Amino acid sequence: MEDLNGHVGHRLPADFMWGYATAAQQIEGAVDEDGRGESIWDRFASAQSSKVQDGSNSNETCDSYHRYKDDVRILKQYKAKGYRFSLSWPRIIPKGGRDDPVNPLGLQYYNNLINELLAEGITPYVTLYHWDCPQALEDRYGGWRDKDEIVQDFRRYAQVCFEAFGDRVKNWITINEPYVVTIPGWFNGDCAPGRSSKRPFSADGNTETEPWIVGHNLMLAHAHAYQLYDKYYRPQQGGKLSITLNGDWVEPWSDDESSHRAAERKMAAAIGWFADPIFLGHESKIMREMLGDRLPTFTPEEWCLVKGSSDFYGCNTYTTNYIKCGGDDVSLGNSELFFQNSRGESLGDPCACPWLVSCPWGFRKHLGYLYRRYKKPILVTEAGFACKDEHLMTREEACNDVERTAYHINYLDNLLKAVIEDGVDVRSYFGWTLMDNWEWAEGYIPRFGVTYVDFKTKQRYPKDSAGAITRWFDKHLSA
Ligand code: GBH
Repeated sequence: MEDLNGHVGHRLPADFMWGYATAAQQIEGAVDEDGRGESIWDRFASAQSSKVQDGSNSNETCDSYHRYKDDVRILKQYKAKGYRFSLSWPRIIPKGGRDDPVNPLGLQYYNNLINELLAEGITPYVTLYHWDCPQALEDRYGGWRDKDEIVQDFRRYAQVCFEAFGDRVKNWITINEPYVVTIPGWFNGDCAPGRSSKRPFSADGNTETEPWIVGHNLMLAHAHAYQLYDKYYRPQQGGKLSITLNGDWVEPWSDDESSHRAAERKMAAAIGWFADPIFLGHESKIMREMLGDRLPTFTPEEWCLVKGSSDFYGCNTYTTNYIKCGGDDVSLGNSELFFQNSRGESLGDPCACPWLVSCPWGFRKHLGYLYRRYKKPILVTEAGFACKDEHLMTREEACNDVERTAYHINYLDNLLKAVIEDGVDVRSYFGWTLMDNWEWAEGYIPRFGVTYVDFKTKQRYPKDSAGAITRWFDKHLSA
């Protein structure tokens, strides 16, 4: 029998993983408790020159440090099979460095969370680094821009985590979105540590060189963690490990050659920069063409580490753009993005975030592109939507989240088509996000949660989208 979407009773395999994702800095709060060190985002949000839109910080946010049991209960209520969360490096090693002490209370917190999840039958997917570098490392040697220091410090941090949690955690993501660490952090200066020589608010930094060095170091840090896991932990622990890259589908603005080339350049800048070395074992030709000598090179020994340092492709994807040639922004591949094409066809109206529209067919095309090019099983580690003006709504209005529901259901229908009709090997869908939280430089303005959070009481309330997603999986997972 055909359902409304025209599928003929197709389902995802029984072992398809689904659930929700979060990040430590966005939900935990308790930034000064139990020995946690300062992170670059604590510092960024407290600075006079902070770029956080509503002037907020994440000192309390959802208070998941104290309320992790509420989080697990709600995941259970949604029948989620997995939970992707990140570990806070400065909670585990407050000063961050390889000779600095480990904080037992930090380990205890994550042990409690992991044990609570497992007791409820929910599989943990753990990200080591979702942007919260210890401020001490930024102060000591400039954080991600010092290759020898940061790579060794990250390796030791990864080791501490594999030792402490690897008996129970079998799914690891080293770094969330290296592109966002580098470009907003070190090119535009919109995110911590906010370095950029392009704009008056932050005259430090060298936009010509630093972003490409930072990107290079992130790849090396990832590769060292992979090798460490592969050699010393996988034999006993038997898990999987990779990196998560963000990337959105781009559709040529018009059918001329130059729009097609712009699309290729954007994919190279946003994805190929990292994915070509890690998954294909060579640098992105287009990045080299655009950057010349400013793009660092790997030594032969480093290539051995970087090449093939992944067990799956971790994919965060949210939206789609039309694209054409123009502008001099290397981070966009010298192209410009639009929500309308040359024929005036529109992808939709932006929601709470100017960069985001719902485009389910673009999601499907994106999955196909990644699979054909990188040939790895894909874990969708994030996709999500923030309704327009949701932060101004009452709780009742916000929980009636029609647009978010449509977004996730349409994306899931297209994921199913990618799997069944296009033969793409997609193994998971983690919705961004479990609950409303602190949206980095956008503060508390966009709300991406399938759970409403009252930031005064910290109470959590399911939105309609959560129920709709649960019902979708009830119907589309094989028994
Ligand atoms: C995700 O990144 C993050 O992993 C997650 O922590 C975050 O909460 C979520 O996005 C929602 O924001 O403002 O025009 O410069 C998604 C990839 C890349 C999307 C940077 C927004 C900024 C575009 N993000 N991009 S712009």
